[in-house]
Amino acid sequence: MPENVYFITDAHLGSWALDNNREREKLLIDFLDSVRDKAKAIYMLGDMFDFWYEFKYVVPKGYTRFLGKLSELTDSGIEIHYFTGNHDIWCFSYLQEECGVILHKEPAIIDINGKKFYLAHGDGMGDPSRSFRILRSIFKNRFCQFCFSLLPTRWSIYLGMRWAKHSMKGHLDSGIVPYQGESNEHLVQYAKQYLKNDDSINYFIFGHRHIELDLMLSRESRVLILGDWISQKTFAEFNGDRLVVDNF
Ligand SMILES: [Mn+2]
Repeated sequence: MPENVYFITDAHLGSWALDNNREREKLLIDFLDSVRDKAKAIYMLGDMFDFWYEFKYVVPKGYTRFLGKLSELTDSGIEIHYFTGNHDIWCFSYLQEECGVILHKEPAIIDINGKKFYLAHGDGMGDPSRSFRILRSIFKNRFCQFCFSLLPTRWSIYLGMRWAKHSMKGHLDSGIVPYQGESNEHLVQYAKQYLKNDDSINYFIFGHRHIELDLMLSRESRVLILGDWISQKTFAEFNGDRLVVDNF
């Protein structure tokens, strides 16, 4: 029986700011193939697509290898958990119905082999910034989503892809913000604060920041930020006993 559990994040497939989308998609497929015989479950922690929006009868072009692989793996009995990030908030039911993934729109606490995992994309968590909250509430608003979905898809998808490109270009031009240190890194702050009320979490695992961090918060609690699948190809493997971070 395959017993391992894998964690990956932030592939930003299809980004208009990157010119190696097909290669990255293929490498991601190679990774999924390389773990398929060992994996009981795979957790994707958000922003696997640079922009995803589902309409009632239409989904964006592309990603066929990735979508096919998700379907193949779930058909073979591997659990795939898909967390929405801030670039794919608008996953509704397609990935569940068509590809068999388990969709998470909120952080989740999951027990794996007696260890407690706190899993989330991580955007906005521990971050007091108001502008971010306002933007997020607009993105999540059902009425705004309804209005957006009334646009012709050649406009709505174009606007979404342009917005995502702008955000990615910002990262590329100025470089990813480096690790801010234990007292300034929002996700570390969030985990520490969380532990004050509930110290039973063994592993916090986040994406979103595109940096790799692996930090012990106490003897029993560890926080990981999982890099990305753009340049780092980061994954974590939990074999039921130990959690190891590596690059594919
Ligand atoms: Mn993100």
